[in-house]
Amino acid sequence: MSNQNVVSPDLIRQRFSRAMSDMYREEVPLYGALMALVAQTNAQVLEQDPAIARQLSATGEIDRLDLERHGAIRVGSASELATLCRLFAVMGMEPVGYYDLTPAGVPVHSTAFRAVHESALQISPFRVFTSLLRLELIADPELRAFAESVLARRSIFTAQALQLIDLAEQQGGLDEAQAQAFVEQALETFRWHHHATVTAAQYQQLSAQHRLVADVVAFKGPHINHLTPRTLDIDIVQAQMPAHGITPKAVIEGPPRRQCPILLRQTSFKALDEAIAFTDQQQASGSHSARFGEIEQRGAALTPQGRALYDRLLNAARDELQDFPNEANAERYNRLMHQHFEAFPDSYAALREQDLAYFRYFVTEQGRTAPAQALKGLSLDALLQAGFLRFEPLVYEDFLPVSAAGIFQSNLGDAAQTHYAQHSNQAAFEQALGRSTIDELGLYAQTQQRSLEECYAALNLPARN
Ligand code: OOG
Ligand code: NI
Repeated sequence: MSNQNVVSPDLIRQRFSRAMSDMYREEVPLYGALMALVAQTNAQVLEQDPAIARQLSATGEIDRLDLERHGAIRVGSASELATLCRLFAVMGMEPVGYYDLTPAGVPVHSTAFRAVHESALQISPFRVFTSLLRLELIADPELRAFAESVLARRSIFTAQALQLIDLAEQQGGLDEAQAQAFVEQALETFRWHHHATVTAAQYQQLSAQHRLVADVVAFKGPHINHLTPRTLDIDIVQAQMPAHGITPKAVIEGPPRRQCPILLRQTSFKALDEAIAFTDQQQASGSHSARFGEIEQRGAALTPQGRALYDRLLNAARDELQDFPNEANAERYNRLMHQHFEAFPDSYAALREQDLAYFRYFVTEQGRTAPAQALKGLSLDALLQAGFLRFEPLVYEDFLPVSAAGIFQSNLGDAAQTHYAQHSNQAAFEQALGRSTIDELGLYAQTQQRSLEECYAALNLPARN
């Protein structure tokens, strides 16, 4: 196939993300209500806070804001994960990061499929948090064997989706008609099914082991379990949710509210129980709560030092709370988080000077028109000080393991903590995936470096590190 006919993977991802959103809105009407609330809040923030509006325009993020969302799925076997990896690759999405959820009593490990280059992220930042069930953590060998046999019998991809993945790999892409068919076929994998693949008694057994085990094993495929829009002010949305008939979880995960948002703040709400039919029933007389809603606010990506500081302060606050955050201690938790995070600088200038966050650099009008003589030999700091360059934070594009655990738990309705003897096993995850995961910090460092190089080139200065 000639290159001209190939549809850019970024555009396939953009279309797929839209198709997924349309499907989910139809399946879960509350998602539509949440989208409306977020859109309204974002418009309000942009109107009331010209600084934020300016920043989002300068970085181009304003154009991707309404497109922006992440979803989450859970799969049951190595071969399902490996094929998903190939499916997402057709849309330019690669596995970024490794998340171990076992410390929080959730028997999965995960990655996030997403675009990796800033220009691709700009076209569609769609991400899918993808978890692999760790069957080896099921204690009962009989139940484990049963779960394995059920999973071995199912095929979560349509025959045509598999053909199109092969074709994309052979041809190096898909043409327009193929891309369209691919979006339709790929969507099928993530659809909700009212029919379970096990009997009511088998479902109960799986669920008694862990609700998540039932959610993965008892269904035809990895239904999308939430789609999350990005809000510019999560506290406003959290406060307004009850008035819209939505009950949020007790606390917002992630860092506390700040002047300069960092990383990721998230909150979720439980979706309703859904009627399902087990294989030994004619009608949908069983129920399962799988799908929920979530919103997120994204801030600056942190450097390894910044991340270490974040982890330290988060752990200190949680240690002092001496419990998992819940309804009863939510106020105290928020207070402790604010207290501990006073140690985290809260201006972009300080975050940059102390090398705590990643930034993108821009040449200013003044820089563009400056005589070569005025620029010569200036350090980065000097170029900034002279007003020839300016900077904006890079958006955090990933997830946070402690937050993800909180989201999982709030929606599994399972405060009981299971303690697994085994922990992180990135090597096993990557073997199942069929490739290694990408280190997210390296991606931010590269984007920052590229932006610096572009600035130096535009100013006719020699490249440097
Ligand atoms: C994934 C939960 C984690 C997030 O945004 O951190 C998550 C799941 O429930 O499958 O979605
Ligand atoms: Ni999520």
